[in-house]
Amino acid sequence: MPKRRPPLASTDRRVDKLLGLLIEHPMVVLSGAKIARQVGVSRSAVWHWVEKLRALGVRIKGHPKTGYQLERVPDILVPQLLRLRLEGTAFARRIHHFFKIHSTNDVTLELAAAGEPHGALVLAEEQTAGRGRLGRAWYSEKTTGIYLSVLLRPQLAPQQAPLLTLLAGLAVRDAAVEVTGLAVDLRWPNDLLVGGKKFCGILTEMQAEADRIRHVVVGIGVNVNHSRIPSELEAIATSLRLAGGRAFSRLEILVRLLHALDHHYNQLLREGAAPLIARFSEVSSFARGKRVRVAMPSEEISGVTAGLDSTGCLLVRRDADGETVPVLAGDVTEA
Ligand code: BT5
Repeated sequence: MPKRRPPLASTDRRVDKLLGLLIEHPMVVLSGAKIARQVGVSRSAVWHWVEKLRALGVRIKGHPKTGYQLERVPDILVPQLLRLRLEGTAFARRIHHFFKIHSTNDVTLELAAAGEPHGALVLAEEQTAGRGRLGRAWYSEKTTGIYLSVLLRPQLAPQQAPLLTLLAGLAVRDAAVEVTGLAVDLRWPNDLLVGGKKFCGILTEMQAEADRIRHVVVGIGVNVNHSRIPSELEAIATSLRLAGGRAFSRLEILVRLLHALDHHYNQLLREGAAPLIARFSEVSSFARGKRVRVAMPSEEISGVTAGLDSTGCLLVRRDADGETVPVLAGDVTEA
């Protein structure tokens, strides 16, 4: 059976090109005809794409008769704006951007199966079927959040894959702290919190053989500029904007996040898991001495956290029998 082609809408590439043209000529009015020639579409298509960009909050002056001009560089996560700023990392070469897609993790898994190289990025302005763990939904409001998947092909054993979740969490934390100055906490294994509420979740999915990873997709969702949270999530979720009292540049957070990811990833390959685990334990209030409840697939336990072991499992001193047990995967809540 022929493999289903990843839904790489060529339209997205052309919008990227159009935006690139406008960004390269910020003070200039570009005629619709000139843009159409350079992008390789009709003038009415240019008009259509300009309207589409406007709907995403990109401020473009003008109309088909006068030509178009960018009012200011938009906070949109297109390759044109990202590529240069990612040079020197593993993530500058293959950047796929979508305006609307079901799930960046799904697209990246398909790309990975079709041979996409290490370091490829998939970004979306909006997801219609963003996923959390265990088939849960990830609320992915248009253009306010970061919806990113990173394809990695690490020389690691499959058992080490959970380390990549911790690593991604640290990278998001670095970026969020640098850009917002907020006090950001990590809740093992895959949540980031401000003021006790979740603003980022990570979903790591892998294809592996018995002794080696084929590829890992690390999906990262960050609530950046949401000005409200849907009522069903309000009690547990927030955004950086709601916590910090102002809007932040998604692009800036994304660039720093990817630089931090590159740094932590290279360190993991070079020095092993110890520095990563030490750093996670240092900055996560959940790592040690926290009274928690842990829901695992088979049981639920309560106890007090007692650090991370050398593989990244959370150690919990169980109330029931005082024994310290490693938790491989589960949902941790503060008790
Ligand atoms: C996660 O799962 O936290 C992983 C979320 C990963 C999302 C990214 S976005 C890019 C990439 N593409 C995808 O399709 N997914 C990844 P989990 O720990 O299972 O938490 C899910 C739970 O978080 C839900 O059941 C809700 O309770 C809550 N939740 C849903 N949307 C949220 C949001 N936007 N902000 C905070 N909490 C949310």
